[in-house]
Amino acid sequence: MSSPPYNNILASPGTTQSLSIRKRDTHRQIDENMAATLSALRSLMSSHNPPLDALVVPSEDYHQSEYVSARDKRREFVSGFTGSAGVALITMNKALLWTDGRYFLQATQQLSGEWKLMRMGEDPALDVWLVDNLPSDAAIGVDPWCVSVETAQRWERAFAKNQQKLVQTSTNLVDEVWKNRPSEEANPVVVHPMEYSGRSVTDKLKDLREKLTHARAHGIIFTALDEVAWLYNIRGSDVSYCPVVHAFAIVTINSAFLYVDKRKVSSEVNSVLKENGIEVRDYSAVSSDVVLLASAGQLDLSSAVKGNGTKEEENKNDFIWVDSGSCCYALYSKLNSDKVILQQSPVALPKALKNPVEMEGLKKAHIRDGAAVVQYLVWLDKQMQEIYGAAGYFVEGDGANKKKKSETMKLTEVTASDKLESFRASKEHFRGLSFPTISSVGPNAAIIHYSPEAETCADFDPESIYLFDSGAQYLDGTTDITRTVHFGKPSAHVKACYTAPKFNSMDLETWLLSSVLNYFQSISFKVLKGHIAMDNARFPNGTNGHSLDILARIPLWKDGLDYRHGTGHGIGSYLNVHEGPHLISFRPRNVPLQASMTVTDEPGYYEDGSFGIRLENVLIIKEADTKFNFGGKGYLSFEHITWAPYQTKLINLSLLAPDEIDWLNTYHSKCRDILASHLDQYELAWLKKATEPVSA
Ligand SMILES: [Mn+2]
Repeated sequence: MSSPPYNNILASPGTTQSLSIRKRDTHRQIDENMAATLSALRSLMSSHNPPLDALVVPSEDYHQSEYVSARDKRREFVSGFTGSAGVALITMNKALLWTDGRYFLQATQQLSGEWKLMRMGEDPALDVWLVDNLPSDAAIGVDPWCVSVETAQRWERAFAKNQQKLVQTSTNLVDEVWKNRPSEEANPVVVHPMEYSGRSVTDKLKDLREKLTHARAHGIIFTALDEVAWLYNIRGSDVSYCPVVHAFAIVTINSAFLYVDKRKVSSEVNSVLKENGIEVRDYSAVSSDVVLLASAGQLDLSSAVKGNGTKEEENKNDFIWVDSGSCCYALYSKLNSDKVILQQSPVALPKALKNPVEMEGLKKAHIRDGAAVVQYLVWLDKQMQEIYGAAGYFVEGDGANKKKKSETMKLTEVTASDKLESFRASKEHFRGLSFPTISSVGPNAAIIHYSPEAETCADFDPESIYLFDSGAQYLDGTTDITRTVHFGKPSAHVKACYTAPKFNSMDLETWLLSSVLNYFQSISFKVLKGHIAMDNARFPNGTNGHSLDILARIPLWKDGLDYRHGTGHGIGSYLNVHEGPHLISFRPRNVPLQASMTVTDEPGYYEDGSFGIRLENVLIIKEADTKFNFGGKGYLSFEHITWAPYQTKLINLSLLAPDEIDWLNTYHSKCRDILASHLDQYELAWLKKATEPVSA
């Protein structure tokens, strides 16, 4: 799934509740409900102490999560916009929603008349807008639990320019007006065993405490759910698509705490935690414990869980480590800011560097996942021919024995993605999807994070492109793959989707004379070319993803084309599908890529209202065996661990360079060998055909 175009949020796809709701209701109903919600909020803003001129409603929960549980979808509740990223702003007479390029189209469709879409990167940013549009002395409220230290401080600095103030609201105002807010989840905490985690909690804590001591820190607050899960080797199911538990953690030189709804912790799990020196405390106790932590030495384990650190050590070091990108402003505000180290979390990097057990697990999970994807393609190919009389996956052109579209049977974006899920669900260690499947036909493929709904989604169409971006959570690894396919020959109606302005440097007539398939081929060849260029990259240690991003864009840039998302993100080990701290993006992030990190390779190209193309593999970074070693830095390269064919019919092979053809043939031949034992005879025969060597 595509990573975001900007730095802070490793954002992601739309959520499950959505377009359908808006379309089933009348616009009037929507506008009335929306008006009532906004009016209730404005009245709370007026009666707040101090009264608020504006209220910011971020997308994030108390843990700054990218994916949040149903009861934490406050921004979605107030705005009606279901995308995963964005921030809402309500003033006394305006309602504005900022989101990024992946969601412009979706937000336009979902926002009611009360709301105005603000395009990140094009319109003024939220803080700039507030400074320019609200008077001096304006009070701008936000729930300090739902905003990171970094963001809150950035806003404070911006607001100060106009003597405006960021006000921490005493309660969450949205929660107060949200009748029928979903109730708290109570899913069990499970231990993630060594056989999959590859590293003990004791070892991870020892490492962490060395870093704390080195930084002269007495303790650290963890608020990011995947960091808590990774550090304590626990998993849960509190948030869809992410196997995490709603919890905070505090680790000091000689103690470790897990703040969680105690009902979620069985006595067996509690004993395992205790053995590791972790004391379980109530979720809400984190507030008062942070206050104790701030007065060095006062936060201590109960006698039942004593560790073996020494008081002496603790007293020398009186700083508290906080990751400003993930820690909420509420907890930070309880600390003495002179005694805080604001720095990237010390577990972000160790979590990103996969150990040998995790690496092995990821590779195995991707093989099972690849087999599921091939089974899906085989099934889809058959369905498209049987139901729609399509030419099929292999044949370029109209169906030879074209029959009428079946009156009784049809295939939709949702029924198809359900089938894909069922193939995955049949695989060993399957635990669920890693994000909502993006299953998109024709113009929907241009909505980068499109999430189809059963009632409103599109039917398949043999004349349209089909893009699917999907992944799963397996006990031994998380997957994320995108392929784009076509089962027929694009026809005149697709042609009509294109208009002259898009081809400012192309001779329109020449283009119209050529077939649309040729056009698809010429675009997807560029996407594939960029995808291969990234896969083949070799680079010295110390290189960050920003420097490599251009490799995937060069073929598109050459013709004045581009895509509005990052090229790659890290991927968790049975954790979040988007994982930092590194990123391959056109926006700078100075985190060098290192051996044993994972990263995706996913360039694309999208034409609003017409189609979208994206290809995505997961890569592992490894040491490269280069001929020379300039500067003695050591060189790195990528190893792809995703296995599923590329549809060669969609690629203009004559435009690929000989080494790119070789790459494709080598990849396909490995694909066949690796997946063979996971497929039945029919599926394997199909895969053999799909992976036959090609030439220019
Ligand atoms: Mn991805």
